[in-house]
Amino acid sequence: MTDNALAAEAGSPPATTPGLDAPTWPAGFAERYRAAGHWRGETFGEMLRDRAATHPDRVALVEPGAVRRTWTYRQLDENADRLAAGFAARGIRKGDRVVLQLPNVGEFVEVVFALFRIGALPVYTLPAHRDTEIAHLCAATEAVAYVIPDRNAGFDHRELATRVKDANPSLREVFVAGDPGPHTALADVPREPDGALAGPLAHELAFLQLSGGTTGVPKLIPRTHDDYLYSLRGSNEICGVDGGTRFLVVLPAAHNYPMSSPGWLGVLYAGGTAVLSPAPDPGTAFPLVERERITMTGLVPPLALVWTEAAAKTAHDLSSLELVLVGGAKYSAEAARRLEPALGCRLMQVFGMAEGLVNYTRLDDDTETVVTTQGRPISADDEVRVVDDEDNDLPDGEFGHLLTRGPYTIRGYWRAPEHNARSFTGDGFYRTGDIVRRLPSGHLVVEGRAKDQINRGGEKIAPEEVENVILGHPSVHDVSVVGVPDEYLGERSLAYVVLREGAEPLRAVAVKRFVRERGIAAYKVPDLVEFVDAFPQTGVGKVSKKHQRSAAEQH
Ligand code: OOB
Repeated sequence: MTDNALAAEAGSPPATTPGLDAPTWPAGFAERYRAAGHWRGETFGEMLRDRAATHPDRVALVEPGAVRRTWTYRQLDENADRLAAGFAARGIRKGDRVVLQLPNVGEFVEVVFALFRIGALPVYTLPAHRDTEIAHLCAATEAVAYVIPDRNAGFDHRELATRVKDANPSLREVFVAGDPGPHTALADVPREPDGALAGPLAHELAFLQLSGGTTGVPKLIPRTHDDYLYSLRGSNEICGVDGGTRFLVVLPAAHNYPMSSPGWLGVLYAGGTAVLSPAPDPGTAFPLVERERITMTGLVPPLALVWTEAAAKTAHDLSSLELVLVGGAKYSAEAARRLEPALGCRLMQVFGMAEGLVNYTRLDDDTETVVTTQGRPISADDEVRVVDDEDNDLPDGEFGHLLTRGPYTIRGYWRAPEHNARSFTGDGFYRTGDIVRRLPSGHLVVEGRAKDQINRGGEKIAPEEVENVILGHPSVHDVSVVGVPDEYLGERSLAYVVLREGAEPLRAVAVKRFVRERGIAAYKVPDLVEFVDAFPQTGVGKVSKKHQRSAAEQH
């Protein structure tokens, strides 16, 4: 082991690469990951170029919909080049941040690869995000551009973009897929090819992903070309992704799970075909499975339940399905047992995180392991520790905090030194906030969570973010948001509210409406609101969320 690796293991501060704006792997680790062949010095731009050269006429991407659109590998590669030239002509440079908020449409993939070619960083946001999230992300990343659809799901993104642009001087351009309104149409970006782009290096950042978050504002996750491509290669091998794979992207393409586990990027890496579903419900997805001869997809547990039930009644031919992945939140063993017979395909559980570590059950695991565990890590070089509250390692079988470090797990969030000091150990292990138990086989069973986060059917909510919004209501004195068990979603959110003395009584719907009108993703609006006189306290006088959660369970 090199001096650097030893120093890191002894707990010295992690290395920081200038321009990366985040702690990175110490040199000793980087050398080890390169020597092991995990990091191969390849960028996403080069990857697509290579696939386009190898199988130019194969279909890479399908956007079904009223008018079915397809992109061959050659077309995707050429479009990425042209759009990169256009973006560069509009002043987008290597290292610039571009907030990307597109639904599952072909332009999503074109824009991502165009930015990869420049070395500009996509900042991935979900279609559900609204003013609160977008304004924060544009400001925090000093984004130079924002890419949106004209309208999606009944919402006009151009108006939101105008508001955000007016408030953010760094934001020079809004690009619109569709009718641009007062902004710039993506289709009007000049597209003369330009060979002069320097592009990024493989150890540099590829993009910023959003963390599920536990704090008032979401943290940004810096992923490099080297590390993310390794996670794709590992995922493809485990899931059996190859050139014949036809993957249906049913979850939002911007989320780490449908992007890389193995996701649409994994499929493009393997030379397969990614089909973008506009919605995840069986009514939309089953006809696509039939028509597009889909072989693989990834679902969150509530969706897997709906698919399992709908499969029994459907007239659609689902026989092309070979593998369905389920993850993002805990999948109950009872539900897991029903999936294979109902859908007539294999099940794989996946327990991952945008920060890095991804665990999969394996195709050769026995049924019991597949339905009762959340899998084991991709890589032999993923270091996994299960520890007690004092960071002492626990034996297999005992519940504890999951810590991890490895070739595709970040060493720190982007521009967040204080948060990093809490979320990472001195020697670079990420504190996942998950409570797990490890079996002798290395498989992990997720037992719960120590972090203050709500997992609403795979959608993560940081209670503090919602609390901050509710505190803005003039009648509210204090608020505490907790998760309560829900049969379908796993968890729902409940806001306990203390009103100001003398304030007019408020109804639950008024609180929900207030949150919605403040402009926040709809999934973060509390499902339940309860008014109380005071909060239970811990011994040191803090709000006892533990007490509130168990009180809520009595409902
Ligand atoms: C995925 O990524 P994130 O970043 O939205 O959320 C990560 C967190 C984990 O720390 C854990 O708390 C929870 O989501 N989680 C699960 C789970 N998969 C994720 N909890 C229980 N069982 C599971 N199977 O959610 C994500 C990223 C890549 C692949 C899959 C999921």
